Amino acid sequence: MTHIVVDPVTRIEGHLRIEAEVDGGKVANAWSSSTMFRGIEIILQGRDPRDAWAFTQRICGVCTTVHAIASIRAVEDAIGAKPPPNARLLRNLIIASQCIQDHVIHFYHLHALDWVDIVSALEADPHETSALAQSISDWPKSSATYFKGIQDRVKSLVERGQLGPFANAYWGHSAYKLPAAANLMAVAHYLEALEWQREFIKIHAILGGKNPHLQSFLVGGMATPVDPDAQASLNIHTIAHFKKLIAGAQEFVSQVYVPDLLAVASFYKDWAGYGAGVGNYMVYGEYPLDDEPSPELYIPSGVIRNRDISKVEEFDPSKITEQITHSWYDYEGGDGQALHPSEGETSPNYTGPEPPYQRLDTSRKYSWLKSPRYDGVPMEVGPLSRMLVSYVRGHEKVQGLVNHVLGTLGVGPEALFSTLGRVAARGIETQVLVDKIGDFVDDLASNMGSGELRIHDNSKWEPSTWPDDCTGAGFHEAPRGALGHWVRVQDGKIARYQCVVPSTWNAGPRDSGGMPGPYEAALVGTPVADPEQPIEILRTVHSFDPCMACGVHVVDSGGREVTRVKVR
Ligand code: NFE
Ligand code: MG
Repeated sequence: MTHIVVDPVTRIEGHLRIEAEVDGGKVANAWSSSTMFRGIEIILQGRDPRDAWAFTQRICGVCTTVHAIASIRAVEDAIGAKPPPNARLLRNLIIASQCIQDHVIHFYHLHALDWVDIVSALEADPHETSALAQSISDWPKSSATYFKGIQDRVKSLVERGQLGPFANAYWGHSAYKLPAAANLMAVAHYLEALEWQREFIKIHAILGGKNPHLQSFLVGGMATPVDPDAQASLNIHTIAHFKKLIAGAQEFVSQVYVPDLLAVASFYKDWAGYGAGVGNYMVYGEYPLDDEPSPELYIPSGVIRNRDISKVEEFDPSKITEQITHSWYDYEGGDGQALHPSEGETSPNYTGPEPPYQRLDTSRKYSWLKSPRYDGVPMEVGPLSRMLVSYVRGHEKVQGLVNHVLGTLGVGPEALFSTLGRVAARGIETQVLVDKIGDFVDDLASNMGSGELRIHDNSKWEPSTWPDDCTGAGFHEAPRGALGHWVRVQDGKIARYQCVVPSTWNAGPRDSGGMPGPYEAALVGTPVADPEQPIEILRTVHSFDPCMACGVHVVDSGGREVTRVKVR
């Protein structure tokens, strides 16, 4: 039995430590620990709820806007504010554009190097790469000269020792399976994706005044004026600019991202057999298509249990609780409780070893993440959950794309319950969203045309219009999954605030019954060829797209030693 510690896990946001026991070349047991505390929920107490979105948005620099959305929805739910249709459309545009950019960045910049060997790319024949690229896509940047140029650029970085993000990895590892030509193609697209995402996210800069951390949210609507005839507003020129950026995104996703995903996946089909995890999938739903109290959602909500895709349960927010048996917190009524987030508590109490430590005592508390549970059981959240629930609910677009991907790879739906399935679902979702986001722009343009220019419901702005004591919940599908904020407002101030975040669902520790969280469960059975270079562990963990900044929403002020991979 070899005990592996990966700390910090890199190419993620925040501080994640994985400890794993490897036996007979496979992970036998794993523990996920977040080693960072922040404290946003505590900071919010006593503040004006109309300001909460600006604080919570700072939880994360990756999912840059999602905590603002969840927060304004929670506060609007509490005080009864009803944003007008344009606010819904502007928010849908913000949410979808952030998700598209985030997924592309994850695939190329956070995850690809687990599958793509840069060193091998240096040995590729650019003519072979060109032939490969042209066989899978119409993307114009595909000549041998182009790929030779990329190869020369990367070679010169290597020769000058300026490897940057490519400096530390397990290059040459036996688990890398792509031919050299495919590795070079992926490296070229890694660089192209960097440029592309910078351009595409201008949608955010336009809608939010800046990116990241948009400044245009407002409880009751948006602070982004909409007027076809005014220069300082979102106007017909903005609509035209958005349409151009969206057309570019459709090209990039359908001609680069999705073909790359299929090409890479075809060499790693064995990863459809690893990394399944807990087998329960939960979705809150997103993209309201109307302004009813329970609007139709483009990506529907639902719960799937035990990998049974013959049915979907309705999502019931009262079934959510958080446990702290293995988390560095106290609950006033005892640590064995499972508290609904509306009654949630954030009382940090670190009882772990003094850093730097060799090993966590996982029989006790071992993470800054709580253990969220739905109806008492762990749930995976994120693109895979969303695509499964949409698939089973008969979402035509999702069904078409899922069937296309499964058919191209020659695998059945059971392949989705895996590390590879998670990666594929993210690409499928990106295609679904780039094909949908234009509708939000069209609807906005049509409102402008008909003179529907409202962006804000003023009637609930003054605290005197609020109940003395009220509670609300805000639900959102962030790129990494289901996100909820719960707020209680008393006498115009925040009395309680709780965020239960996608990476907390996925990366949380064991619960009171010893049941592992989704990362912990997914790692069991993952092969590890060389415990000193546990690239396979990274593959499965990265497939969830971890974000510990979100997961703990709380910063370690101590000067802890930052260690790399330790093997013992
Ligand atoms: Ni910081 Fe986040 C997303 C949220 S993650 S990245 O997506 O909420 O858990
Ligand atoms: Mg929380």
